[in-house]
Amino acid sequence: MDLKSIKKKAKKEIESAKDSVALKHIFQDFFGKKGEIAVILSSLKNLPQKERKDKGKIINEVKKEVLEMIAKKENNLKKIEAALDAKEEWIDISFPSKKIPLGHLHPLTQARRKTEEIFEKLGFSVIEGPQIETEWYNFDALNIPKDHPARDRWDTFWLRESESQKSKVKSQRLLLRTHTSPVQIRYMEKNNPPLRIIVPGRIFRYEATDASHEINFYQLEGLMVDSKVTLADFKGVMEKFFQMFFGDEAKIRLRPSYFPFTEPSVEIDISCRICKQEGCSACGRKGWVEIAGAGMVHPNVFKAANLNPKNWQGFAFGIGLDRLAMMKYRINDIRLFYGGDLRFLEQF
Ligand code: FA5
Repeated sequence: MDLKSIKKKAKKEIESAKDSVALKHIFQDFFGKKGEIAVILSSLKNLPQKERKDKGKIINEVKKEVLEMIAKKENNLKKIEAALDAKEEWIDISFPSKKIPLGHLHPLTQARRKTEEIFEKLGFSVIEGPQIETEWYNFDALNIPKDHPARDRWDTFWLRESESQKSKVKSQRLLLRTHTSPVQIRYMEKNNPPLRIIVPGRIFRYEATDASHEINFYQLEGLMVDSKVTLADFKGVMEKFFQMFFGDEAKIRLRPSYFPFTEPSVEIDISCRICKQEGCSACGRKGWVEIAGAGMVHPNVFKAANLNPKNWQGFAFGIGLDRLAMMKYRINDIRLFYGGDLRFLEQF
């Protein structure tokens, strides 16, 4: 083997030596009695003087470099071995590792996903809308003009506007949406019927909290529009949904109600699964929990979305997702969802 190859081989072996014993063997392989470098060195004596001098110089340089590599590696190995000898650096690779606790979805997210899954099976698409809304979409377009007493029903967080932002058009004032219904208009402006959508989302109301009321909660809007859709279709879809969501345990009832954007309007109550209708704080001791508002889309809503009410009929509903989750998991206080208490959250 020529000197260049010997040097290359020595470098490779020295670098991969795992401990000082292995390194000693490598030293022997090159410098021991029959070591590769030692043999070449001893063969020098048989050469003529001039050649001996030239070759000797080259071999001695290689010898020096290899010895330096060995010394350097020896130093490194000593440090590692000393650290491993010291107890705190000892790594027992067979020791079972620490388990990293896995989180899981919030019960409200679980309920929302289950709801979406069911409505998707019934042919509805899932749509989103903005949480900061204009007065037009949240109220006017939904047939609730300014000064209409129905506005009081939705206590509103208005957003403060700077002087430059103050809109000349009053209905462009900004607010935190008080329901998911504005997305009905936003969607119908851009999409022609027939349509079937649901709109899950966060909403805000400036009101006092109790076991069934929060200032920040979630709704699930639904809208179905076609040339011939009736309240009977609505009842059928609702019954199917609640049956798929709860199994057969939950009873629902429809009560006449009033919303400016539906005519006729109804409210859906669900039998309280927490107290089994005996009366508790979650149902206000009534045995029934109001879960949704609904009705047939008002002609003025179609007009606001630039659709001709003579051509289209539809139903709309707004389910309180928190209340739905409360009934599903038998939670008696809505505020638990937002407390972040792990003793509560870990139960789901
Ligand atoms: C509405 O918000 C209407 N936009 C619903 C609607 C949609 C009617 C489409 C007709 C057509 P309401 O304010 O009743 O209606 O709220 C709907 C549901 O949200 C209630 O039935 C209830 O389940 C839930 N909800 C209302 N207020 C709160 C609150 N403060 N905390 C938790 N859930 C609430």
